[in-house]
Amino acid sequence: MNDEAILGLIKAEENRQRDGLELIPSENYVSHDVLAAMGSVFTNKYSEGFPSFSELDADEREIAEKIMPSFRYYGGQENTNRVERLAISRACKLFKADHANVQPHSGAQANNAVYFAWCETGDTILGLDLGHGGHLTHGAPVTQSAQVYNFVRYKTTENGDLDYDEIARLAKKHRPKIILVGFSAYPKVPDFARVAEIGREYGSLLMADMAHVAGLIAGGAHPNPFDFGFHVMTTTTHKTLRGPRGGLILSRGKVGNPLKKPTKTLENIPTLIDRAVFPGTQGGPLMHVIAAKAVAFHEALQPEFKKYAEQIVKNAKRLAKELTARGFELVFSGTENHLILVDMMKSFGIDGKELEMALDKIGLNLNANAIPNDTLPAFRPSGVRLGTPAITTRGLLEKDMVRIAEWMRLALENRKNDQKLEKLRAEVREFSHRFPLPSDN
Ligand code: DSN
Repeated sequence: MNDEAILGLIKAEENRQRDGLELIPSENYVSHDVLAAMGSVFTNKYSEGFPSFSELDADEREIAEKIMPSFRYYGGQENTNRVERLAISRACKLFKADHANVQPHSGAQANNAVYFAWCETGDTILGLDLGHGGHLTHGAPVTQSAQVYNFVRYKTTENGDLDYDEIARLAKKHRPKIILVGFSAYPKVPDFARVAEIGREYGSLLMADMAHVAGLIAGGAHPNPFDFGFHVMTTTTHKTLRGPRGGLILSRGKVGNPLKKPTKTLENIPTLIDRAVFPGTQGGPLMHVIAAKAVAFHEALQPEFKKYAEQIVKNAKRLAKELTARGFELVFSGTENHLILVDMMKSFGIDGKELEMALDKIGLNLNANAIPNDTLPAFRPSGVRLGTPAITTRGLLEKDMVRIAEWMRLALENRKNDQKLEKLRAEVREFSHRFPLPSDN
């Protein structure tokens, strides 16, 4: 690369990642192959539209093929079509879906496309409150979608379950078009069966935003919402799934011709979603990212990925135990997935940002995070959120969680002692170097 300024920053970021340990539960380290696909010439290509006729009825396919060789608006698509078809079929296999739209640029784009596919302006969507572990795009008032649709938010109970009674009560009152189960700071496994039962009673579309746990689902370490009758699953591709930064929408139903507007039925949801992604909410797909998604899905289909997913959960449980033993009070008293939420205010009388900043200094990265019913502002909330997907990719096992918990305790204790933090930083660096980044191989 000739741009020395940017090259220097890429090298610096590689070193930062190599020298420390990533505990932010939504981050990961991708393989060399995923990086290579992302850095490929597919970035040069425009390919608005869709690649495939294969799922259409024979007579419909004949008509479609007469009109054009694929549902693309530009020529030169022989390779992009193959790449996108591979990404779609691998994603369907991984998640037991009938259809995959691999074009969303992000998780937010994926969620917005599903809302747009199924709802009219002003329709009601039930989603988990942001302060109780939900996500911004599940109806936080600051978002565009919250201005278009009527989001009604449910919460968690004292023991950390989603408040299923409240979901049932709100569904009865509002008859929501969508019931959305999904989270970005929630350490338990939802009761999908119970939500599905409520949704069926009121004819709601059942949508799961599994961005955080998609890799666990792919590896069999977390239940798959489709097994309980959910219609749609959205996810990002870069968290536990360990692919490039991007979004993905999976659905169950009949795949049809995206050039023809289908009636709004649950059966037609795959086609409604395709049309809502393009031209509904996006333009040209990022074909280099789709190539990298296809690579990541292939990796996730390998037997080693199952072991990886299981180890993420084992590591998280052990880390939760070691932190508890050192006085860190966990929200909902533990974890069932990859993620841990600590109430720093209750544990040590400081906010989450203070621990985040101390840990940054020693090369451990996590993020300050709100806890349920937090009384502190979003920028300096009471909690921290951490998780094990990235360190498990580096090869850390349960025994290594003891060291991480101990470094966290020491950094907390010495947060005002720069000399001591410097010493801890050297220890973390030396330890991290024993676990190369996957892209180093
Ligand atoms: N920013 C993501 C996370 O950290 O969970 C969600 O979009």
